[in-house]
Amino acid sequence: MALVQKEVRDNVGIITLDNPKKLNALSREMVDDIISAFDDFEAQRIPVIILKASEGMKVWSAGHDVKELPRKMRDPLSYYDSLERLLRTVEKYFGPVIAVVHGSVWGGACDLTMTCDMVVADDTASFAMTPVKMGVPYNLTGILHFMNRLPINIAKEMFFTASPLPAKKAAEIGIINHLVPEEDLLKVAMDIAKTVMSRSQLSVEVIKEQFRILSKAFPINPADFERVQGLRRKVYDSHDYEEAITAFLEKRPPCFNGK
Ligand code: YXS
Repeated sequence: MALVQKEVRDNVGIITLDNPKKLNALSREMVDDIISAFDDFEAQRIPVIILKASEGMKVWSAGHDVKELPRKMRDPLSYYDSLERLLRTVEKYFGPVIAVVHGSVWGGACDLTMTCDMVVADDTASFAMTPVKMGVPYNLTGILHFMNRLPINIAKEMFFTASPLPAKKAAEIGIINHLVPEEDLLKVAMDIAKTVMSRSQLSVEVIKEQFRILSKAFPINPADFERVQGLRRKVYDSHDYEEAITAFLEKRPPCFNGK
């Protein structure tokens, strides 16, 4: 059974995350379903996509499926990891992708909303970036998503505390484009989509691609890249990384020892 629902309404593609029992955790299976929906819409040249969760969920998505994170000694966010494949799919889609958020957003799902082109949310939305809770050495492309979207001090507070950012604050700092009542969420996103579709699609498409290219135009020398990869390896090879995953699965707080 598909873990996402998809429909086309007034030529807008709507993808609904629909795995409530797993709190829409971004498992490989769910990510494959989302990517296949994107591929279908691309084949139909659907110019705008809305990415939402099924109605009434208090959690939009609980982030990367912790049960699928490697337990140790392997990069949890390598290039071909399911979350990374999903983020690139959103970035490379030829038209705008609008996240419609009701409920809390966690970890990799927070990166997913940051990778969408716009966010429409209601006051139940919150955004938490959780690598430091999970002992995960996040990755350069993910951190760049936040640096491109937020003042760096806000991005650092999100990463260093893993505390959920409430909707009002998220709107003030620009994570959310429009903070609206729950009953208006889809209508506001559809209105944005219709306005975009009334403009030159050739221009929209090339401008989106320029934003993508420029947002990644970030020089880093090979030695620094390799040093960062070495530092990240020390983290995912550590006791703390393994302890965080184990503690989560055992439903207890982790006991970090910095080793
Ligand atoms: O006990 P069962 O088997 O029913 O399962 C529980 C949870 O274990 C499960 N679940 C998850 N399973 C896999 N991956 C997840 N991310 C995940 N989150 C939850 O769903 C069942 C119901 O969860 P429960 O009982 O905790 O629900 P709740 O309503 O009390 O609390 C909802 C949350 C979202 C506040 C709570 O589930 C939670 O804090 N989940 C973890 C959120 C999080 O830290 N996600 C980050 C995942 S790691 C990630 O995204 C990146 C690698 S990183 O960290 O680097 O950003």
